[in-house]
Amino acid sequence: MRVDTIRISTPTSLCRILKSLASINPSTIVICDIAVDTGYMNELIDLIRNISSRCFIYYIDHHPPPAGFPPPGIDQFKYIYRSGVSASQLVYEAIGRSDDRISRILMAYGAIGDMCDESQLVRDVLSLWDRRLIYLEAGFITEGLISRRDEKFIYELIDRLAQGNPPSSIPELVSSCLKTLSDEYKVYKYVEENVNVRGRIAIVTKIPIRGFGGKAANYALAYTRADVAIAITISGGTAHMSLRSRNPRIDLNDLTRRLSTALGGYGGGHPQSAAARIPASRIEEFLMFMEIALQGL
Ligand SMILES: [Mn+2]
Repeated sequence: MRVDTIRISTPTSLCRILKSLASINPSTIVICDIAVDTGYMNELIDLIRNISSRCFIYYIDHHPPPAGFPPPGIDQFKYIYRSGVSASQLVYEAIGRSDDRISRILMAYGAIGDMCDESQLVRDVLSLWDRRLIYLEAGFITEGLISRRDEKFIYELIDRLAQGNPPSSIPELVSSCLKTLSDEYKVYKYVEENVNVRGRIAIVTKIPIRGFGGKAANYALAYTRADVAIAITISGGTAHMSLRSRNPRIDLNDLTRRLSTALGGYGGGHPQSAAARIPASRIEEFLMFMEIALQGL
């Protein structure tokens, strides 16, 4: 499949971006790796119905969908979903060129970035290479993108990678990666000194450097051995939360989605890793309900 236009989207901007893409009359739209936001689900379904009358839509995702998604009975709409594998693998399997060397390597980078590198397909690709090299190269992408998230940089990066350039050959990515690493170790130290454990929940707030919510939560989990770790950042009256768990009985996607929606926000993600935004004034309620929900598990 030849790709003409790439747009980056979050779950909450998906409808807006889809509308703008539809206005250029494409023959196919591929949506990938974007969780369905419950607050926008009805609008999204209407849009898909509307746009799919003149254009084929693929929706490829590894985030568990909310009840009511995908909508049934729409021609020219194909929803491809599996949890536990990387979005890159699903895209590769659905529309990639299986014999293309660059596609296979990019698929492996994506799987490593998603921490989904244990599937048979990814293992097969890794076994053909020096896997240490592939992990190092994938690391440049995941780490580098934490310190540089501007769209211009991301679009350039996509171009360079699609042409087959290894991440290590892109100087801006490498320097951004080194910046991330130095910040990251500072954040880990901050977590060690400031994590708060409340029952089965580890809480980290006021992380001194932006962009590390997920990693701070991950580290808090390992450091405290709590069941759930939550990193909270507040900006402009909104609390941004990253949640992690290693307890397989806990479905963080479902819990986070329900709690954040009930408290006037939104959220979701994966069974062991999720994110939410809620009004900052409701953080205490969120933590309290989370503790209650965990009691039964
Ligand atoms: Mn993803």
